[in-house]
Amino acid sequence: MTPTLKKLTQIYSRPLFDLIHESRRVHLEFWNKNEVQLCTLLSVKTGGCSEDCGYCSQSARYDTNLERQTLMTTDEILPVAQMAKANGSTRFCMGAAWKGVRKGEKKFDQMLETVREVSRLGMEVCVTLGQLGDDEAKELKEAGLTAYNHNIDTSPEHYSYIVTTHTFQDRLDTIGAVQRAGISVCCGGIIGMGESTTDRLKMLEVLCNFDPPPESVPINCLMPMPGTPLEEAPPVDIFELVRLIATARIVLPKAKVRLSAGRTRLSREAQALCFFAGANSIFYGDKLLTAGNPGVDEDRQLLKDLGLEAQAPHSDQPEHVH
Ligand code: SAM
Ligand code: DTB
Ligand code: SF4
Repeated sequence: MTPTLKKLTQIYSRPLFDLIHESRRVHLEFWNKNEVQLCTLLSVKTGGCSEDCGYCSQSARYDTNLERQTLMTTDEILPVAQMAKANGSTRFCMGAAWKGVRKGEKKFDQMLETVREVSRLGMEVCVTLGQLGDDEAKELKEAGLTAYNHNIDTSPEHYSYIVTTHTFQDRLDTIGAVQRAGISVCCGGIIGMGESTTDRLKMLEVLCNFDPPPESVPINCLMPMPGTPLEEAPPVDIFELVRLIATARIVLPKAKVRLSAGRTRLSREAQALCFFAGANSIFYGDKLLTAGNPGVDEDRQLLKDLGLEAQAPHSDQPEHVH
């Protein structure tokens, strides 16, 4: 049974140590306790997006001083994926600043080719290309895609304060197409966009109602990007972040909970607390899509100091799947 908002609120509001105690118990039951998945992120098409997401440096509507880049070719992307694998990443995620993709478009065919090639490397392959329908999802599945990232970002109620060029329902429709094609869904959100605690829990409520539940749940802390409407948003309180991660771990026990954007503003201690509360995946590499991320050396040191290991490649992910 999926938890109600009331139940989520009860879980979230417990004394912090009771909450973490419970989330750790769930973590130990479902996951290898000292393992963190390393994911490499690459922006394969940067900036110039038609949408008006209030947090995003890549929207063409805001003057964010971002250098635009057209779609990278498969030949340009492959060495980056190979390097990611050599450095210990087990997932390669490619992001494109598009409203969406359509079957038959040249850019979509190019992405299919890239997915085909990257999937041969034996890593999980994830893309985030914006909206798509059943036909596009089917083609991505056939190309070897493991997961599709499409965040709901916030609660249904708060969504229209952040984005006006598409709706929360549009996001759900894309996620439905991805699920029907049998691709894993990577779906989470951003905190620190002026939403209430209830909005954050409503976001989790929506995720819990997915069928099947999301395979991974990225929790991003807003990176306030200069020029966007949210450039002045204050940082998220660390205990609110930890509480949300712990709650996500409890209600979505089988999901990888990914501590995503915003780690550059978290201390080592804060990140340790996030891992202890149930986060078991990070983006690894000194850049996210356009914003900064901790350096590789810094992350290696942090994992070492905490006695955490990078997740080994899956035994069910053979070297050559095609
Ligand atoms: N255009 C596609 C889309 O919107 O789904 C894919 C790219 S988009 C940049 C991927 C996700 O990155 C967003 O849904 C959002 O959750 C996250 N993101 C973007 N800018 C961010 C920021 N400034 N801080 C935190 N997360 C951010
Ligand atoms: C997700 O939830 N976080 C990643 C990934 N999915 C694509 C993106 C974070 C972007 C942070 C802002 C930037 O780099 O522009
Ligand atoms: Fe475009 Fe995605 Fe950024 Fe929205 S989040 S402006 S859809 S790149």
